[in-house]
Amino acid sequence: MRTQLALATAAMLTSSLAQAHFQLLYTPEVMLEKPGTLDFKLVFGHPMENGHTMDMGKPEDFYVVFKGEQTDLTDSLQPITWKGAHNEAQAYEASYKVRRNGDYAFVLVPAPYYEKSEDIYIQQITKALINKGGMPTDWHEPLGLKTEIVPLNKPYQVYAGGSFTGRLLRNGEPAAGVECEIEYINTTIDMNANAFAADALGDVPPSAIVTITDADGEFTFGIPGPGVWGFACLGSGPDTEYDGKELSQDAVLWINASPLDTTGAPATAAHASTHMEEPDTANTQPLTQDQVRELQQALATIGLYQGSTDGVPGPGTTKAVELFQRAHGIDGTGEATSALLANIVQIAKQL
Ligand SMILES: [Cu+2]
Repeated sequence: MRTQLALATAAMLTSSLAQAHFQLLYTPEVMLEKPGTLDFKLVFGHPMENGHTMDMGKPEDFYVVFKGEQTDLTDSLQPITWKGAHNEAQAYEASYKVRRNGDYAFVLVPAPYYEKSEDIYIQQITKALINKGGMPTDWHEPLGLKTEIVPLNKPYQVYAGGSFTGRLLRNGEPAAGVECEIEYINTTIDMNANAFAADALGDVPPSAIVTITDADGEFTFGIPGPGVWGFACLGSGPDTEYDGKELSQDAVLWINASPLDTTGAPATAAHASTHMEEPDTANTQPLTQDQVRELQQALATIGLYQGSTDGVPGPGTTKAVELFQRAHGIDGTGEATSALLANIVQIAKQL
C-alpha cells in the first residue's frame, strides 16, 4: 500500500511538472473568403491546462511563405503583455494583410526559452497555415526548417471525429521515434484584451496526450472534437545545445478542427442520388436484350452473378439485382431499370 501511495504521489508531482507547453501562433480565422488582415498573437504557455504563461524573448525569426516566396515579418512584431489565467508574461503580436488566393505558411522561430525547473532551453519552431479563397496551393510542402511537422491532411480544414496525419522532419529527413505531445487551446482568447479566460473551458486530460512518430516520421491522431489543436514534437531539431546548456528544439504545428454535421445525408448518398436523379420514364422502361446482357456482365464483374450473359433475364439475374440493391440500401425488388443498369455498370467499371 505504501509503495502504491508513494508511486501515486510521484506520478501526481510529475504530471503537474509535465504539463505540456506550446508556442502559440494564433489567429482566429484560418480560411479567409475575402482579402483581409490576419492578427496574430504569439504566446508561450500551457493551453490545454490553461496553466502558467512564460515570457518570450524577441523571436529569432517570423515570416510567411506564399507560393514559395518568403517574406520577413519580424518588423511587424510588437511586444505585448499577455494575461494568462494565473500570471502575466511577455508575448508578441503581429498582423499581415492577405490579398491573393492560396495557402500562406507562417513560421515562428522563437528565442530559446530558459526553463529553470529543468535547467534547459526550449525552442519551439512553430507553423500555422492559412488559406484564402478556398484554393489550396502548397500546404503539404516542407518549408526547409531545421525541424517541422509537414501536414498530410489539409491543416485548416480538418473535421472533428476525423484524423490528422503529420510527417516530422529533421533537416528535411523523416525523424523517427520522436515523442509528440498533442493539445488543444482550452480557453477563450481575447484578442483585444490580450488575455486567456480565467478558466479552462473543456476537459483537461490528466497528462499530455502523446504519440510517437513511426519509421517514416509520421503520426496519426484522431481528433476528438472541434477546436484549435497543436502538435509539439519534442527535441526533434538538430540543435541540442544553447548557451552551454541542453536545448530542446521542438517542432510545433497548429491545425483547426471544425464540426461537420452529416446526419441529414442519406446512408447511401452516392448511389441513391444517382438513382433518384434519373427521369421517371427511364426508370420504368423495360431493358432491351442488349441492356440485359450488359447488366449481366456488370453483375458478373462485381461478383454477384454466375449465370450466362445471354441477355435473357432469369431468376439468377433477378437475384443478383436484388443483392446489389440491398447492398446499396435500395429496396430489393430485383427489378432492373435503366437507371439501376447505369449504376451497376459504373461500379463494375471501377473494378
Ligand atoms: Cu511547461
